[in-house]
Order: sequence, then C-alpha cells, then structure tokens
Amino acid sequence: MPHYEPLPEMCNGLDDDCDGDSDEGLGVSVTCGVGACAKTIVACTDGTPVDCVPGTAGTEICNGIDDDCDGSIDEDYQGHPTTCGVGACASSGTSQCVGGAHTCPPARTKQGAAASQTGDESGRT
Ligand SMILES: [Ca+2]
Ligand SMILES: [Ca+2]
Ligand SMILES: [Ca+2]
Ligand SMILES: [Ca+2]
Repeated sequence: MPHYEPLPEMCNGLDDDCDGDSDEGLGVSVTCGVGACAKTIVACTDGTPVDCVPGTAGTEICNGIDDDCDGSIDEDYQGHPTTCGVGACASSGTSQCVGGAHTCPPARTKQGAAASQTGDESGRT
C-alpha cells in the first residue's frame, strides 16, 4: 500500500496532494478590503500565491461608497449650507447625503417666515 501523506494543495505549481492536478482549486477569486478598498484577486496564478492587498483608503465623500474603507458609507459627510427650490418651494438649510447623493433639506411649511417687523418709525414731525 502506498504510504504517503498527501499535503494540502498549496500554490506552488506542484501536485501537493497527489491527485494528479496541480494547484487545483486554488485559482479562486479572493476578495479583501471593504468599501472602496475592496479588491478581488485570483489567489493563485501560475503557481504563485497572490496576496490580496486592499486598496488605499481615500477621503469620504458623498457617493454611496465607503471611500475611507472603515465599513461605513458616507459617514463623514459634512453638510454645508445650501439652498434649493424656487419660489414658494425654496428651501435652505444644511445639505444632507442620502443614498450617495447630495440632497437639499426638505422644504418646510413656512414657520414664522415673516420677518419681525421693525417698529422703527423714524422721525416724523
Ligand atoms: Ca493536486
Ligand atoms: Ca500545489
Ligand atoms: Ca467610511
Ligand atoms: Ca463615500
């Protein structure tokens, strides 16, 4: 009886587990990193192991993508004063990032929009 201990198949171009195929099952796609840093590589190419190295983290912007690769999407978005709409629908406030898109704050019913009247009647004689 053959007495050998097959090794686990490793990425080396050899048939480590002695089943007639070299590096079988190792040329699989591997994904690493999260968000924008996610990479998908083939773990074994031509007998050479390929390390999956995540991409470089970027700056979080409002785009529905986890640019800085911390697992949260658009979490660092800083709203900025903005105005949108026209006429009675005009609305101003702080922009928001919803679903990867800048959104204008929802128009609200006018609340005390009437400017406080200055009772400043200048000198009449
Ligand atoms: Ca094999
Ligand atoms: Ca092998
Ligand atoms: Ca993030
Ligand atoms: Ca983002």
